[in-house]
Amino acid sequence: MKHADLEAIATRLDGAARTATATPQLEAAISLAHAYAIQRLNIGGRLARGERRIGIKMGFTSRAKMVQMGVSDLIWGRLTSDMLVDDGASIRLGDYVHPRVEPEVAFLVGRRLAGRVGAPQALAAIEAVAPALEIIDSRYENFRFSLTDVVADNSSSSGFVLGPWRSPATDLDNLGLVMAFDGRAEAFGSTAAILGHPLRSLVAAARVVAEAGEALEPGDIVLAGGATAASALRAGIHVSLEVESLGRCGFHVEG
Ligand code: OOG
Ligand code: MG
Repeated sequence: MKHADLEAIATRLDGAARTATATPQLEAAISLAHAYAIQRLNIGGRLARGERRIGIKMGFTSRAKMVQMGVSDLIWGRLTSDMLVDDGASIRLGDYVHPRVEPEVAFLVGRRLAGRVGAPQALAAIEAVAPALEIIDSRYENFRFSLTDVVADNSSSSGFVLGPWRSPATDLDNLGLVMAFDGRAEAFGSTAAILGHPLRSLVAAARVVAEAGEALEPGDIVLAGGATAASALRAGIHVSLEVESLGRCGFHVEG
């Protein structure tokens, strides 16, 4: 594929996100390397407009997510400053194409981490952990895509909310979690759904960024991936997440 073709797809996906209008799936099958190249160009456009790269998100780290989307390989995307939604704030449904929300766990990186690392090394690099809600929004029509389509679309990254940061000593093994809409349970599960333990997602994150010639830097946020299937957002609801031992976070959805 020519650079201009990659650039054209990146611009189309960025435009779809900016105007909150769905775009058809990519016409031709592309390689995974090209999909990540498009993602990087797509993010490059956002950085050129003044956004900052603030971390990464991991995707398809739970069976529930893989089954829901029919995709079975781990993916990742880049998070920028404009994606961060304050805990308790409101988002506007009209700013998105067809947003969904999923319960996650976030890591705050304290020490540079990249390449093949073990769980103890990953744990030692964490400064804090927090409950998180990821707002995903595919720019593709009907929220349908192939693995390479979604990677090119920055792995559906769109927004995220973080709860209070907790000590990295908090044991993340098998913590119960409940995501609620207007106080009623919408999805529940366990942090163990994330690759058996969320720390494994951080280990994988260190590996995949290194493959792209990047690293997890101090101050970076890493979203470990949805622990349950994602739920569609509706106007007027309040979304909350409570993770055992970690705490809660939430946001409102306006029409
Ligand atoms: C792709 C993003 C996957 C996760 O946590 O698994 C993801 C999608 O489902 O649209 O964010
Ligand atoms: Mg996610």
